Amino acid sequence: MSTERTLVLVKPDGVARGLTGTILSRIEAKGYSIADLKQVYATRDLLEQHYAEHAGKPFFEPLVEFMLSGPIVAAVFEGQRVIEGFRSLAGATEPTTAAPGTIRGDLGRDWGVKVQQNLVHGSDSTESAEREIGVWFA
Ligand code: DAT
Ligand code: MG
Repeated sequence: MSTERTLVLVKPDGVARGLTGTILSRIEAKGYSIADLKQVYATRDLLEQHYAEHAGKPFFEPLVEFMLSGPIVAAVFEGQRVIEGFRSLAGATEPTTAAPGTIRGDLGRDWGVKVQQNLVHGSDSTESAEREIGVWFA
């Protein structure tokens, strides 16, 4: 199995709560390496590219507004099966019910908007990883 790369975002809620170090440290502790890292303020254009698959869904506009609400930490992590490994580590989309032991399950909850503030993004396939890395690290 060859080395893979994935895009990880610490979303504005994770950065605002001071969880960036904790989150990156949990990913490193599992054995994945940071290949690239930066803090960024997203733009609407960048988010429309990143979330292209969700365009037109009812949660799209609130999701974009949330992602514009503060700085984001974008990282490229690498390692064998890192895409699957990180999504497993991140946990289910909804933080209230994400399994304990996962980043979302241990560190997240509903703060008034059911799903949105779930701390992290991780690419879901090799194709989306390469596309998303191109969007955030152009
Ligand atoms: P994931 O981030 O687990 O890959 P996704 O790609 O389906 O989930 O959705 C992207 C983000 O959009 C997700 O992290 C939070 C938000 N989202 C998804 N489904 C939602 C819903 N039903 N209501 C509100 N926000 C939602
Ligand atoms: Mg997704």
